[in-house]
Amino acid sequence: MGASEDLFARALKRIPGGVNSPVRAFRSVGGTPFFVRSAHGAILVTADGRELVDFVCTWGPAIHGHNNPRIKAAIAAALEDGTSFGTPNPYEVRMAELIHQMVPSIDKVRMCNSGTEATMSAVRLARGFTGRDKIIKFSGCYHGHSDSLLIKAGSGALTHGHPDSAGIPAAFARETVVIPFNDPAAVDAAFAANAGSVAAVIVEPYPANVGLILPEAGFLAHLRAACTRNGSLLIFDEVMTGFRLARGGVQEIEGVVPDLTALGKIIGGGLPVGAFGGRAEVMDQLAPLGPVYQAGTLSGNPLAMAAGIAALELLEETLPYPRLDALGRQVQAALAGACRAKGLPAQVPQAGSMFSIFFTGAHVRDYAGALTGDAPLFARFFRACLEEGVYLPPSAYETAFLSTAHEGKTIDRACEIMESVIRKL
Ligand code: KE4
Repeated sequence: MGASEDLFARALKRIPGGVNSPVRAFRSVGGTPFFVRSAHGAILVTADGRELVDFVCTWGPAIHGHNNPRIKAAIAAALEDGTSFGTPNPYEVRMAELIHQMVPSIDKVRMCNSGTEATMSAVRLARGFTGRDKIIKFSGCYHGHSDSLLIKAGSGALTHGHPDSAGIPAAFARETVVIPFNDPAAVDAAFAANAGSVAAVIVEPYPANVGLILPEAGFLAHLRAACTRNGSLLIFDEVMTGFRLARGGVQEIEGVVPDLTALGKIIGGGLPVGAFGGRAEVMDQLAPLGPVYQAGTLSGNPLAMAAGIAALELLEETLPYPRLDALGRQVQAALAGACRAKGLPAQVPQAGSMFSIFFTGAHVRDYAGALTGDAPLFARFFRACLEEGVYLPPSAYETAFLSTAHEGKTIDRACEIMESVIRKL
């Protein structure tokens, strides 16, 4: 048995499904998940000694590539002084100032330890600030696994066919209204049907947990206007898109300003992190100032802050967004061109360093459209690419990520491999 297979057999005995996060289990794409011993740049080195070009980038954080020397040095320096103090530390202040500098709508920010905590806390804060209970979300959007948001969710929930998880009381689920993305009429109808009781609308402004879906012109502005008109808060879940698609995220690209923003991934430089922030008037409702409680033993952890500060400062210094977009366009052209040449119906949405592929002839503008994709064909595409050394997200309902480390021969080779795989599908 290979090293990964041996590790997986052992893992299955002591870890549910052998993984600490379901989407890693390869259950929707088949095969045994490989274990990674090390990673550098755009490359994962598996326990079996294989080198893979990584298009998952640990689900987003590795925008500068794995084991980036600058981030590594920042962690090492912080480590000299200890790992966790449980008190305020200087790194937290620098992180908060950097986030505000890059995302001006975030007057104040609270650090936490995951994207799930960030969105869960933002929802509680919106409920506390407005005194209302209902939340509007969009089918296929994934905001982590808190009870109020694991309703018609994307990512692993959709991948494993449980968009509505077991274990969530019906009373909780009733407070979450789910509507289709890119449907302004559905937004207006949801507000009308819940007049005066909607605390917030939470949205991935570029949904990326159902594959990648881009908002149609005016949709995000419609959300903004509807929230303002109804006295509800607009929450942008930029856990994935924050600092990845632009230094100010989607809200900078689209010019739509939310009341609260959830962040994660990149701001931890690969260490556990989450954050939520926005208007001071709202954020000051949080304990210890206000009545909305939220806390965390390791929130603002010095190592995670040092890593995240290094990642953000490197983005500020290099502003790699045009380069990352060029990489995304290169992959998009390669995949779309190969499918066209083969007469294979496919949609290849791309935004900056994010892309996905739906094997369908339909234009994918929402969850229902994403489900028209040929998931078994995606699984074959995934496995064939993996055979050839290219690791895509192990689900038809995820988005691939690129890093600055993919530039040059790596991206060229990976595109050649994916084009060749498509020709043989
Ligand atoms: P975490 O709790 O996994 O740190 O973040 C939850 C989350 C919140 N919001 C958005 C937009 C997200 O994409 C995520 C998590 N993303 C998934 C990938 N689709 C994490 C991968 C996993 O679940 O293992």
